[in-house]
Amino acid sequence: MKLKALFLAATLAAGTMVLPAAHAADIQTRLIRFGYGLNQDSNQGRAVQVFADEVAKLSGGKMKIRAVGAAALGSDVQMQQALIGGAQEMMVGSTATLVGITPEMALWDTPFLFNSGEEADQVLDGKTGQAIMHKLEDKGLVGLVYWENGFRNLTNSQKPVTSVEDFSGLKLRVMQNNVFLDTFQRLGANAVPLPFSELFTALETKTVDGQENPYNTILSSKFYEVQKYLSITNHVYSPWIVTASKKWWDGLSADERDVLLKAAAVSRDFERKDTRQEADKALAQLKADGMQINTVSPEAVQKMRETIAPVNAQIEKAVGSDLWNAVQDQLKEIRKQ
Ligand code: TF8
Repeated sequence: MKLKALFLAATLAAGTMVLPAAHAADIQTRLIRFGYGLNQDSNQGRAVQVFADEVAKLSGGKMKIRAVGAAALGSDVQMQQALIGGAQEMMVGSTATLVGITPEMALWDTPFLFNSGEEADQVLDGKTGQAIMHKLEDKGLVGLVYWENGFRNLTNSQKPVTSVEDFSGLKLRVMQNNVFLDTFQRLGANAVPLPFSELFTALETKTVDGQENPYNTILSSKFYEVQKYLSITNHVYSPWIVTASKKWWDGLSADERDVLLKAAAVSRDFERKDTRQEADKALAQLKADGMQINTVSPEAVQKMRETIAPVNAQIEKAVGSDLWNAVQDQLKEIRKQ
C-alpha cells in the first residue's frame, strides 16, 4: 500500500513536471464576429484582415475571425451595444463614439492636442492612454489597442473654408458626442451629429453640406464624389480602438486572450504604418479625383484655436484634471526630446 502510494506520487510528480512542456495551448474552436464601419478596401479593412490572419496563425486555425465591414453589423454605437450585451464579439471604431460610455475618452477629441501621429502613439500606448482604455472594462467592454484614424480635415460642397468666418452657414455632420458638437458650434457651423454609416447619403442628398475626416477616409468612402472642397485644417486626431465584449472575453482561456492581444499588437503596428503611407498619397489622389484643396493659414488656424479654447476647459472638467494634466505633462516631455 505504502509502496503503491509512493509510486503514484512519483508518477504524479513526473507528470506535473512533464506537463508544462507538453501542455497544448488551451484554445477552443471559435467563430469571432468582428465588425467595422468603413469599406473593406480602406485602412480599417486592411488592418482587420491582418488581425484575422494573425489570429488564425497564432491559434493554429482554431480561432476564426468573421470580419464584417461597411457597418453591415451596425454603426459604431450599435455595435458597442451588441458587444456589451454579448451578441457580438469584437469591433473597431472611433473612440469619439465611446464618450457616452466612458467620458474619459473625450480626451482624444481635444482639438489640436497632438502635433504628429508619433506623439499620439506615445500617449495612447503610454500609461494614461492605457489607463483610459482599461476604464472600458467597468462598462462591459475590453479595449485591446488603439489604431490610427488620422488627423481630420474638413470637406464640404459649398465653398473653400479658409477662415473661422467661413464656417458660418455650413451644415456639418459631426461625430456623436458633445465635444464635437460644441467645437463646431463655436466655430459658427450648424453641427449635426450623425453616425458615420449615414454620412454618404446625408452628403449626397445635401441633408448636410460637409463633414470632417482624415484623407484616407475621404478617399475610401468616396466622399470626393459628393464633396467639392477640402480644407486642410488638421484640427483633431481622434483614434480608433479595437474592443471586445467583456461578457465574452471573461469566458476565454488565458491562451485565447493571449492570441487576441498578440494579434492586436501586430495589427496596430501594421495599421499605423499603412495609414500613414496611404495618407501621404491620398491627398494627391483626391485632387486627381477633382476636389479643390486649400490650406488654412497659420493665422487662421490660430484664430480657430482661440475660438474653440473653451472646449478644452470642458474636456478637462469631464475627464478630471489628473488625466488632463498627465497628458499635457507627457506631451511636454515628448516635445523636449
Ligand atoms: C467618423 C469616424 C469613422 C469611424 C468608423 C466608422 O467620422 O472617423 O472613421 O466612426 O469606425 O465617424
